[in-house]
Amino acid sequence: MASKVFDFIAQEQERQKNTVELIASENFVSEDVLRAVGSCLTNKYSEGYPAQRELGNKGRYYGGCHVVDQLEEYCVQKWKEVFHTDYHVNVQPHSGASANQVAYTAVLKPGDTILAMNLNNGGHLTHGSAVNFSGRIYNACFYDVDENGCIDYDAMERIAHEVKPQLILAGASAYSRIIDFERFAKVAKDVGAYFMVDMAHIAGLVAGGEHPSPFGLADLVSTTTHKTLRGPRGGMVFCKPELAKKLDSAVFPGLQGGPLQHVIAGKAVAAEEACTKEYREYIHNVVVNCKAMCDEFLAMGYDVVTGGTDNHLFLLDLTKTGLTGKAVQEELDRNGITLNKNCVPNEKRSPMQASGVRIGTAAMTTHGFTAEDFRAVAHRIDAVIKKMMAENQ
Ligand code: DSN
Repeated sequence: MASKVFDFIAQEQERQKNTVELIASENFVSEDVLRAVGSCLTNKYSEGYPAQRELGNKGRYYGGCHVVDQLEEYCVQKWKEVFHTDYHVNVQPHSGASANQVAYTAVLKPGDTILAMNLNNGGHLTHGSAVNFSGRIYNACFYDVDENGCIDYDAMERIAHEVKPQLILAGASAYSRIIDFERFAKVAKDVGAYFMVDMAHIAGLVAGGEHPSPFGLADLVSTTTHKTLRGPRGGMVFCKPELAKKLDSAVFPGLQGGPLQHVIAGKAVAAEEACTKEYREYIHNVVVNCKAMCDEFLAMGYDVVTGGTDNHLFLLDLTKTGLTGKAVQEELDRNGITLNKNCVPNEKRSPMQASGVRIGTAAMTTHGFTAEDFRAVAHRIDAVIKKMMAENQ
């Protein structure tokens, strides 16, 4: 008897085929990534690390690992190639949240102070939110954005000198501008903090040369593999070579058990793809398309947080429409367009309602959308919003 699960998969495949996907953190992987993740590698236990690693790792805790050892080494080498870096990389973290937990665990102790971007204005739950492990284990302090929605670097520097954090974190999940890693690195050096970058959203842009690289500046770089990098769902952490042992111990035995070798295989395929000329062109188009769509909204009179975008996403501030982000998200869902509600700077509503929506171009650029297509989608969204406003009157 065929499992009912395949009905769900078929339905989801249909949904993905028939919607315009604008969630900034999503993408569509290649057939090869799908094949790797759906492979027999899911059957294999491989706690530990390949024995031949430069760190003197003693190897795995199971027999039969000679193939996955080669696979994991290959994955590691390919990601170093993608980012042109000699940093150490651990490809075992199961997700972005795990990657951040691993990075903190490697260099911090409970109660240490971290300084990160405020969740309300673009940061991430794992950057010290009170409801997340990061805010419960560490003393989290936050920097914020200025009146234009851009990171307030002067305030960040001032707060860093006041709170003297053990770690300063740069990176965001809803921020549309280039992040000045050099400025962060300098402040971290001045106050004696580790400098960490969570590049989950922009990793593909870093790989493709569309955003300055954190390598050479940050002590630790965490990322997911499924957003702009267009790999399987998962995480990775890079670090300066001198932190390698601490990082690997934080992953295993510190926080995880058996690595997901089928996902590591998918990560390796994604790394191969990210090294190609086609991928660089793709990432360039993601940024070009995002600017084109954002400019179209601006031309129609919409408020865009920070007044524009430098990367793969932007935030529409819907305050003056009187509509909530939630209502717009749900109505767009009914119209075949998928995105997510998002808080805007100085948000007055709860995050479950929110006054904005976040729009990203990574997924539909994979499906071949051009700047012209994205402009047309902007007009479709505008028509939905105008209809909602008219009905509200
Ligand atoms: N959920 C991701 C995003 O949408 O940005 C971050 O974890």
